[in-house]
Amino acid sequence: MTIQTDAPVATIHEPARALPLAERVRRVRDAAYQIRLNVLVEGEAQGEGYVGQALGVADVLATIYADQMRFQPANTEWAERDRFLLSVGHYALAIYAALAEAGVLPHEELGTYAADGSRLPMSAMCTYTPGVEISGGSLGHGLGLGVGQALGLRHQGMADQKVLVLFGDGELDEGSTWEAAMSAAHWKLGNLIGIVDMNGLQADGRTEDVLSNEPQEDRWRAFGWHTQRVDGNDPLELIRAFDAAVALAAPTGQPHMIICDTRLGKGVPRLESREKLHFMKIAADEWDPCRVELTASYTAEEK
Ligand SMILES: Cc1ncc(C[n+]2csc(CCOP(=O)(O)OP(=O)(O)O)c2C)c(N)n1
Ligand SMILES: [Mg+2]
Repeated sequence: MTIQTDAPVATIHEPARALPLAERVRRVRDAAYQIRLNVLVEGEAQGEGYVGQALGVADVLATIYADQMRFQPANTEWAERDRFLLSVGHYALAIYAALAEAGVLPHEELGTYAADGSRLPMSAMCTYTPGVEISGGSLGHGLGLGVGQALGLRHQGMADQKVLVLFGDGELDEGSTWEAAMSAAHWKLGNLIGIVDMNGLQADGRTEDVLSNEPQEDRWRAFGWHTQRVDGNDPLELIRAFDAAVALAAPTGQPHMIICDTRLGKGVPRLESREKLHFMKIAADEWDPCRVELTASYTAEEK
């Protein structure tokens, strides 16, 4: 029996793979610029935060939401959606910025970031925010949760749905990530795509000084993953890498790792070169100049 409802048919955001490549790149660039503007709105509301990471990962999130994922902005529980799992919960302002750009969250809400009573807490949690799939933040859990979801979808006959998991380069210090890596290859989870944000920094300093994790490609390959490494601030490289991962999903049954080299603060030169990038304080009179610099970088790239 078909159940009739009066609910409007929710719009489905489809992957953009059928569009010409140049148009896809332009869409991702535009989305990344909007995401960065959103990040500055959130950052200004608090005067501080993980702004550098959010600006650095904006091109990755723009590629995921504007170009790659299948989802319904108005129905984040839709069973047939692709899943994006944010393991680095402290990147919250990045995912809220992307969800606003994707039409899931209203832009007006961004100014409530980290305020009491807000749906947008400082660390991203699935119990507060539509579109946030997991409560990350306690680092080292995202890939394991992704393995479980990818396996669960396959058991339900929905192996076409992708599970994407974003984690940090410092997060690779967590042994649980490597347990998850091993099990993903064992279970042949071709529907799982991992993304490492290689921004070179973690809470206690530069990743290579705290606990070096190179050579990244060799490690993931040794764990049985199809592995690519790209400039994570280059939309064209990102689109090609995700397309390749999706194209190979069924044939090989290998999980996919996309290692993304990114620049903290990307797009706002004064923040790219700032010390203490992990958790930044930005003075009240700096936010407008940040926006001016961001728009100048974006405009210069367009030429
Ligand atoms: C299990 C766990 N240990 C420690 C922390 C504290 N912590 C928050 S962010 C962070 C840095 C992690 O490095 P990375 O993944 O590279 O993130 P980035 O510094 O680039 O923001 C740490 C250690 C945490 N959130 N969870
Ligand atoms: Mg890092």
